[in-house]
Amino acid sequence: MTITMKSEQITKAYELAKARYADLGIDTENVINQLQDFHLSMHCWQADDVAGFEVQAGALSGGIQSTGNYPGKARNIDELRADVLKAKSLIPGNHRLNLHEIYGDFKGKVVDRDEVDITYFQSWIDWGKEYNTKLDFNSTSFSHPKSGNLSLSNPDDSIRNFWIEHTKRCRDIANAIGEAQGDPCIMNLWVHDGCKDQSVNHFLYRHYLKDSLDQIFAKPQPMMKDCIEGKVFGIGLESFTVGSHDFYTAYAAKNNIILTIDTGHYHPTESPADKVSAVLQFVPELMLHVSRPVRWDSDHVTIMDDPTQELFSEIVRANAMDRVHYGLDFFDGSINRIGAYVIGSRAAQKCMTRALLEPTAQLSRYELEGKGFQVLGLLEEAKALPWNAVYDEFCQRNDVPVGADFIAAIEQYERDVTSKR
Ligand code: RNT
Ligand code: ZN
Repeated sequence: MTITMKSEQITKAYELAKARYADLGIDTENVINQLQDFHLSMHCWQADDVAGFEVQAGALSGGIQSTGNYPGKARNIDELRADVLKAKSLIPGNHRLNLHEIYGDFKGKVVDRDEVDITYFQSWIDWGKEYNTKLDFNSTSFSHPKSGNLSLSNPDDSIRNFWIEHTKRCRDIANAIGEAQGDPCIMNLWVHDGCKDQSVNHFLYRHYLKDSLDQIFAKPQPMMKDCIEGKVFGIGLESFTVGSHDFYTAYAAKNNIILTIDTGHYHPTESPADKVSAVLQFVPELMLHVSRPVRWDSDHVTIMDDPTQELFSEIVRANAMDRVHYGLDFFDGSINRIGAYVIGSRAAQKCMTRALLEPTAQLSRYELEGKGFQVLGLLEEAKALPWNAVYDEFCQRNDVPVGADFIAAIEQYERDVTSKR
């Protein structure tokens, strides 16, 4: 089959889908425009299993783990940038890059976390400009001799102050990035603080965490936005988490700060999607860390599964697309890492495509009229509407591989580049 034929088939399928959706009152051209304006924040840490570029880097700690050692991971900043650009070339639309502090351009220098400043991110700013990629940011509490079990909640003043200083500096960096790119840089704050076993000083640790956050957020930073991320537990810190969901939800609501929802951070039967309409009544915006927990917070590659679909559908139904930042957060070291980026990013986009193509207005009318069977019936039918033809057309218009064609492109890059590392 020639490429032209294929492209004609895609267009034909799209035209049929367009007519089918028009019958339901849905304008697919409008949806494609919305998809074009839907920017993921791709996490830099899938490319190298959360290692980063600190000269003094130690093992990954802080209750998170990347398993597998598939060959070809990025070993330095140039390789990581090349891999990210390769992944971006296979994902339709334009997307942001989410940096962790440990991914600074340290140029062979030992720079401790309480010494970091914008100079180590200037080359990232330049790279972002060159490749039309906006940057987001994260402070890094893990993989450091002072990480221990407690960072911002540590009763030891010297350790706590070290991390407060680090996080303040990260906000300065994020603000400078935001200024340079003319668009606010979103900075996520997640710390691993917790206890492995039974412990009693919970009020004390949370008091310290609150106090640290108050100090950190005291400085106005107009070109960055703060978000805070809780979780249930980390590996080795299974019994108690200082930054629990209650803690951060309350803090975010009280202080008008963005709340981060990481889809891997909840109890197995708890629905992250259900939080959208609840917390958006009280917090200004949401940051997502779209991930996939398998039995635990395993950070498997995002796929089009029910929880992810439900999450995007809830955002669209709440008409809250502009109040959400769409970060990804998975790190699988057992498969081709560029493939992981592409699968996860495209899965998130496909979920958004389906969400935007839902006949929500009709569903809402049925529901308000008490027509329960009709709601269920239309929701069932909507699952099999030709949303994929719209996504294929979106890919085609963006000049990226349609359907499974990205597999061959990644295999080629593996042959040419990553297998030689
Ligand atoms: C950990 C959090 C956090 C990290 C990244 C690397 O459970 O999800 O967001 O994954 O900061
Ligand atoms: Zn996360």
